[in-house]
Amino acid sequence: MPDFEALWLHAELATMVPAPDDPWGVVHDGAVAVNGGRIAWVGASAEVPPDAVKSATHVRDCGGAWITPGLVDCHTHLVFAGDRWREFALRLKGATYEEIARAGGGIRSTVAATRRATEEELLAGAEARVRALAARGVTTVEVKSGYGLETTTEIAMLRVARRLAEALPVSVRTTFLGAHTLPPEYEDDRAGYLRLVCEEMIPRVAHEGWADAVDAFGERIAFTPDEVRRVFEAARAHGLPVRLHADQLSDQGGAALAASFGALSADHLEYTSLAGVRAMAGAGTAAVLLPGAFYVLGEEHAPPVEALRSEGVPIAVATDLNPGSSPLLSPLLAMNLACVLFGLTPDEAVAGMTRHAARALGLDAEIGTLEAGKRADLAVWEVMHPAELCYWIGGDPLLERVVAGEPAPL
Ligand code: DI6
Ligand code: FE
Repeated sequence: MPDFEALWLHAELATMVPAPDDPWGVVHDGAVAVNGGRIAWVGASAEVPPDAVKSATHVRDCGGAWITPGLVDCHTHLVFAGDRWREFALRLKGATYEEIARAGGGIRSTVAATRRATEEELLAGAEARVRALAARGVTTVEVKSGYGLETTTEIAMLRVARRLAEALPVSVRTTFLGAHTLPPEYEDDRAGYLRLVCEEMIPRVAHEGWADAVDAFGERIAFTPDEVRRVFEAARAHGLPVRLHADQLSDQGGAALAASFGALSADHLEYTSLAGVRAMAGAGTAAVLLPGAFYVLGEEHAPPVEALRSEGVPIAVATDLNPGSSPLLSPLLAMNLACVLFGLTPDEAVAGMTRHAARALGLDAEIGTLEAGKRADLAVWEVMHPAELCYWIGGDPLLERVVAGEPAPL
């Protein structure tokens, strides 16, 4: 008989395991039993195995509160130094993101500040941002490098990302984004920087275990499709899965390129064509929608949600938390924006920050739904229905967060 350690009783469960007539996978008056950090049993409170009640050392009566899987923010750039509010003010006066980037602002200004910062400074800033996400239900967060653009600072960023999981009750996945933009010292030597990324950085982050995946920014202001291909070939050669910032500001054929490498995800996708969507569907590549950047940059060309839906591409939603295009500290607001700006339904948005976000990280066997065997990462909410997680703007409905079976206050 399994030894049950904790039990959440009398909760409304949104398991996020879809049923034919119920995308939320609701269990009314449900219970979740946890053993060894994993979900041991999920079902109706009236049917909890008797030994679960007896041996549970922590029992909580939820009194009708809702439980969802812990939220998964699968795309962030939350390790950085410096600030970009001046650029925000410039954009409000009409400057575009691309103009600011070309004038040496944008990502490069964060690169300069990040290179100057100590690792402790980077950690302190990142910790505060993770706390903000966690206070709104996040239990797993992905963190990218990409503001170092030199080997030591890129690795320092990834080390800080890994340290977040020691400092706070949160799971972290790391992504190497050395191909984020061209660093100023390589302005006239694109090939040289690509060699550095492919021949020095990727082998090191792969073999020293700093990164779980490799990402690139495929865009006019960043890297061309051919350059992205080289980065992906290096990732493949060193055994790391890939993801891509694809078609955010223009159609670069990024979605199809990502799919051709069997990418875990292609992210942004504002300008992705139907052919790109079909390539993703064929390759099992998840879409990650980032409405925070769309909103902040005042974009008007929304991603092809209807095509993603009809082609059966899993649609994730993330904050893209970063100092330039998406200073968004709330997963709930990300879901609200995905509904209002992109036309997702509330159940699609919540699936986008649970089941499909897990998929975009290659963690769908581990997290993202309330199912026996998965890690017991839960969020308990004071709402009448989980659609409210997308509906309120600026609310604070989180009652409790549970990470690997343990209540995880911040
Ligand atoms: N796309 C984004 O939205 C972020 N990076 C990227 O490649 C923006 C990063 C920044 O502006 O600092
Ligand atoms: Fe991003």
